[in-house]
Amino acid sequence: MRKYSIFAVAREAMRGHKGWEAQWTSPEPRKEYDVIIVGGGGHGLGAAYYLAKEHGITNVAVIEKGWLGGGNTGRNTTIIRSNYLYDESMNIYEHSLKLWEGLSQDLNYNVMYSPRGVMMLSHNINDKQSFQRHIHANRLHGIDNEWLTPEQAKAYCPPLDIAATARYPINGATLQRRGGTARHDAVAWGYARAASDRGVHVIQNCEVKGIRRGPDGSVSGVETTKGFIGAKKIAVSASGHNSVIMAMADVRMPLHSTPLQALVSEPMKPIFPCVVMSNSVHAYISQSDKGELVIGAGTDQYNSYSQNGGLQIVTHTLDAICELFPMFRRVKMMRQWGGITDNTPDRSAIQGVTPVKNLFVNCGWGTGGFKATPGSAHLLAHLIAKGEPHRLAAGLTLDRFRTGRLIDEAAAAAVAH
Ligand code: FAD
Ligand code: PYC
Repeated sequence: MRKYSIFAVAREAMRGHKGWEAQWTSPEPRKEYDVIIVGGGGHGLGAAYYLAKEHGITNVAVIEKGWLGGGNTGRNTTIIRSNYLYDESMNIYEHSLKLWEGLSQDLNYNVMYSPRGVMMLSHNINDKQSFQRHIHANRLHGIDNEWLTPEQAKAYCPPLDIAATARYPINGATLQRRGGTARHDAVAWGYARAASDRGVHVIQNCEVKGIRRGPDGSVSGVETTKGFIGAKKIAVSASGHNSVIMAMADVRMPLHSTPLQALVSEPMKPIFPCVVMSNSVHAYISQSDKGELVIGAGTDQYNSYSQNGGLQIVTHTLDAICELFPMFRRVKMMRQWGGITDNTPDRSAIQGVTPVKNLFVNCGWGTGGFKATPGSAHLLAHLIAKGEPHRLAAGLTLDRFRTGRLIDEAAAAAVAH
């Protein structure tokens, strides 16, 4: 079986694409850019692409301390859905889902978006009431979501054990049929290539160490491991590290960073047709096109910048998966890893202006920002270009922690924290 890696995907991206190969080796930074975006994940690269495509702003650099997509973009379990509870969240996640539907065509790069359906299992009366509330809210908002009986859930996902004697019995499930998965690193590469084609500089192996400000207090550039790079505007979009980078401009963020773990099994023939999440037992599962079962856990219960995480979380998650899908008990685990999520107190993202002039922030996507990538990137580009949030992101401002207008998405976030 062919082994894929980020480098293999990079080579694929370069094949037959004149000019990209030269830029794969990062360009020398210019003296000054109109916009610097800190963080070469899907959100940052996507914002650079939409800045160029929709706002005609191309003197842009994306600055990445490691390699493109090496952060959470390349580490997540790729679940895409928009079944959140509040208008602020539904607006942005549904905007994103609609962009996912046309993203491969838009980028001319196959991001392998696969709307195979996302099912959320209900195990008790509390789950049922909460999920049905989400279904009603979603439908009122024009978002598809439906309730399934245990038998209907089993028909949609045959490996599921719905026996009444199961350790985690099921009293129903929600199903968002338009939800699904995509290929995570392809998203980073698709956006990087498309942004680069429009003149954006994508600079890897360049860590931001400081944010410099001019005499009027507004930003003037970033100190990096490649030296000082000037910028008229800076957007920080460095998941897991946003509070550290914002502190470089003396802005204190309501964020804490925790590891989130995932793993894949040995590859198998197609056996698992959809995505299943069990929020109560902290486990979610799908099958990749390579045949691996892609399995994720809840967040580790401590703050850390570790990209591994603790052993007990994985074993707990595997126990739960084997109870829900007994046929997987003898499947071998192949690989485990972690990513660093940055989390807000209300589990909703922050995208907006900051107290520092021309410094913008996109953060707090926590355990759920992969699905948001195209939508967040699109609205971040608007924010940077216009200096104020797009109406679809208007509720996500930093200001809500001062006014108290929080957006509590603890249930829809779905991953234990
Ligand atoms: P990233 O991809 O992390 O990009 C930020 C970049 O900033 C990184 O590449 C990093 O190297 C760079 N950076 C950091 N500091 C600096 C610096 N000082 N200078 C320069 N660059 C810097 N979301 C979902 O919607 N569905 C899921 O199924 C899902 N599963 C997940 C499973 C796991 C195990 C994890 C860890 C996360 C999961 N998420 C999921 C969350 C999702 O992955 C993230 O919210 C999303 O990918 C964030 O994208 P990003 O572009 O903001 O960040
Ligand atoms: O937000 O759907 C999600 C998710 C699943 C796993 C991690 N996050």
